Amino acid sequence: MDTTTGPAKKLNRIGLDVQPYKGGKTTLCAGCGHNAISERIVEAFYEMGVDPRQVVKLSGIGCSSKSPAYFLGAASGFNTVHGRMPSVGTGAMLANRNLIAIGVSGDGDTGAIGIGQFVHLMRRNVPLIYIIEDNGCYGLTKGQFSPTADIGSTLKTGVVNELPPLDTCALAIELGASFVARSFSGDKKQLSSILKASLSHRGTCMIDVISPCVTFNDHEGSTKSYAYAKDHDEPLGEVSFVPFFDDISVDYDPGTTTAVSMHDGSKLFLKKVAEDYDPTDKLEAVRLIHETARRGEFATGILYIEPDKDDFLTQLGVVDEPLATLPLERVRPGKEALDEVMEALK
Ligand SMILES: Cc1ncc(C[n+]2csc(CCOP(=O)(O)OP(=O)(O)O)c2C)c(N)n1
Ligand code: SF4
Ligand SMILES: [Mg+2]
Repeated sequence: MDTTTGPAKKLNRIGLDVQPYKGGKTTLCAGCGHNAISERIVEAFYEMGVDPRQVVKLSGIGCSSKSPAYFLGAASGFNTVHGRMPSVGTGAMLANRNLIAIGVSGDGDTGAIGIGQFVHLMRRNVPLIYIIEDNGCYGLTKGQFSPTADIGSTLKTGVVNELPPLDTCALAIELGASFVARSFSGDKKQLSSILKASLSHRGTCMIDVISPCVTFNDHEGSTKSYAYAKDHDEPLGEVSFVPFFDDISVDYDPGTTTAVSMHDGSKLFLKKVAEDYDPTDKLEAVRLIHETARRGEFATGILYIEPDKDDFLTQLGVVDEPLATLPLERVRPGKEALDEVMEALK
């Protein structure tokens, strides 16, 4: 028997095993929600057969923003300045439209210092998966309230948050993002399906994931703790995703299930449980977010989707070939073109 080879590694549809999808060993606290999200990202990209060398990982500053080091080791990465990931992501996608961009931010990185950049990324519908690992606090700087902390929630020391929260999903929908979802780091199945679906979407996918900070914000009085999230999560229904390469036909009842066709031919099935929810209706999505928040609950699942909206590159009419690969003579106007411009200005 040959003892030099171990058990055969399971290969995905592009012939890779899971290794290049993994990252370095985490340095985050044991039990931090952010670690579970990294695991789901590894799984989703591996199972969807995305080539990790085609991926660019982006982040800002925070515990959450450290997590790209813990997934997709074979991808390229850019850990930007605090709150500045959207502009670097926009530049990366403009330079090379063949990239798949995934950005990880925190509720502080996005909702506080980075809110201006967030607004314009959403407004432009830049093709990028934007994950907010939302723990309601600044974990890296020892747990101060962030802008997503609920009014009346408390710090471990008993200090009460007097300020109203901002809701990143309601904002993203209002601003123009074409795929907006909320999930919980502890809901493996739902988060996995949402991530897989986001890989088939063209445009901004804004995914807010409630991701408890076990060190600073997992106590009674917090509305971002594991216990609170488990008790107040209101899933909109089951999210099932059938990628284009799985030739499976699914029987579903159009009365209880919404089927959404993604641009690459994949199918998304949203089975409703409670109410007759239409994820393509913008006003209904915003109403649901506010209505659940008023009850102290949070709705999870795909809150809003607009599969055919033009992304930023289409809006700008960017050429099909990545700009970064074009020779200089095609990106720099020659003397004749400049003379023509000067002539027109006379
Ligand atoms: C320009 C600048 N201002 C402030 C800081 C300090 N700082 C580092 S991380 C952080 C907030 C992190 O919170 P969040 O984005 O929610 O990430 P978490 O650690 O909770 O995952 C702050 C204020 C900084 N690094 N740079
Ligand atoms: S401090 Fe909080 S957010 Fe940061 S790694 Fe630890 S548990 Fe996670
Ligand atoms: Mg945070």
